[in-house]
Amino acid sequence: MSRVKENLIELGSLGRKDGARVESYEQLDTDKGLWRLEGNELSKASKDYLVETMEEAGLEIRFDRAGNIFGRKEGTDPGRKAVMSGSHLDSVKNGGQFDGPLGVIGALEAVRVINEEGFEHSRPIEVAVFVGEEGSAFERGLIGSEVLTGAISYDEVLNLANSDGELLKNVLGDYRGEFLMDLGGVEYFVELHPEQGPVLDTEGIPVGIVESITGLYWLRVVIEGEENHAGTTPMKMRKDALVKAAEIVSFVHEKALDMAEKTNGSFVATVGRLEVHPSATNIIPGRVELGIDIRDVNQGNIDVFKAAVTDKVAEVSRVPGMKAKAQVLVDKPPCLCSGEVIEAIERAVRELGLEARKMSSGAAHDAQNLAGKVKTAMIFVQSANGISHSPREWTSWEDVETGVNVLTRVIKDLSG
Ligand code: HGY
Ligand code: MN
Ligand code: MN
Repeated sequence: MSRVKENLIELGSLGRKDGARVESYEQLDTDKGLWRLEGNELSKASKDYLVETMEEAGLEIRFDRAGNIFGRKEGTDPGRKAVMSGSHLDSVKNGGQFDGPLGVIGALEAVRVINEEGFEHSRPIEVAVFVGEEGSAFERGLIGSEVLTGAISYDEVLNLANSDGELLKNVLGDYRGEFLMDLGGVEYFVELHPEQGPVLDTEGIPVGIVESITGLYWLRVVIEGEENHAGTTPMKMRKDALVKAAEIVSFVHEKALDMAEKTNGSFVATVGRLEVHPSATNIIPGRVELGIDIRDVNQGNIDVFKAAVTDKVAEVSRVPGMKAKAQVLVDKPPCLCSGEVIEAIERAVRELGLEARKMSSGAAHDAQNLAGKVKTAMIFVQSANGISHSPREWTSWEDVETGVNVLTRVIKDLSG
């Protein structure tokens, strides 16, 4: 366990601008989170450390064309389809040190334990580190696992631009190879992840068995009005892009509250990004960009909501002298997890005498891309106070150990 703790603390340190090592919840500096955005210097330093740690575990390392990292441990029957486990390394802006790395280090630890025990497994085991899961650098999200499914091409992924206009292919550095992971050679995928919500924490249950993962829909909305002088432009003559953006922000929030109340309660919508141009106190904003995140485990609710938001945006573009357009960045349906993998997780928690509960995931994950191609499920452990995508994100070392123990048993069960 101390190996896992050291790996997660070191990766946390490599993801912070000040390099701080945080070993306990009390040490968290609530505004010094992780900035490990895909392709930045923190990302490269973290991959250097992770790859070294994977090599020490005897894994055969391969980089695919999009920058995904795979570490393979052969089984006694290499011809059998593999058991894959892993997650992502990139973080959100000012994020926490468990979202992603817990699943990567958890899979790596399972391999180290299997090595030490000399456990014989017929299926090969693949440890996966997916590129660009968060969409915090390349505003699409889940791209590393999506490219494996063929839903997006490698060229399309490599030519995605970040907010500085840098293309993914030019920021991956040494972490680009020619390897092609064929999911036809993978039977199971299991991902260990912090729940990132309040359910396990409030119910005091250590393990979540994920049965379904939320649908995810991202819209980039651009509103264009007319920059003008804040002092000399009469109110009636203004084409203020921020005023219209504010109407959309309120519309999204009010309608989401209403929809969550009227449906199964898992519906959420957020305007998490708002960029005002040129953003000066004495200039009427001429251009505003919004990032809208819409989610539910029920696709019908997403469809109704996205149509209402698109209509609202169209309303703005009917205002004389103003333009508004909405671009779809992510359109991921909700997914159901594999009963076979869920049963393997249930066996593991029973053997370990742990309390567990089945649940859906409000967060999106690489697992939902894999679920379309291989038998997939997820293991959740508690997020302290239900917080994530925040410097205050924390999972106790005891829960980390619990999650890793369950994951290890599941990987042994599925690969044995
Ligand atoms: O946004 C999400 O749900 C995930 O953490 N990327
Ligand atoms: Mn994640
Ligand atoms: Mn995340």
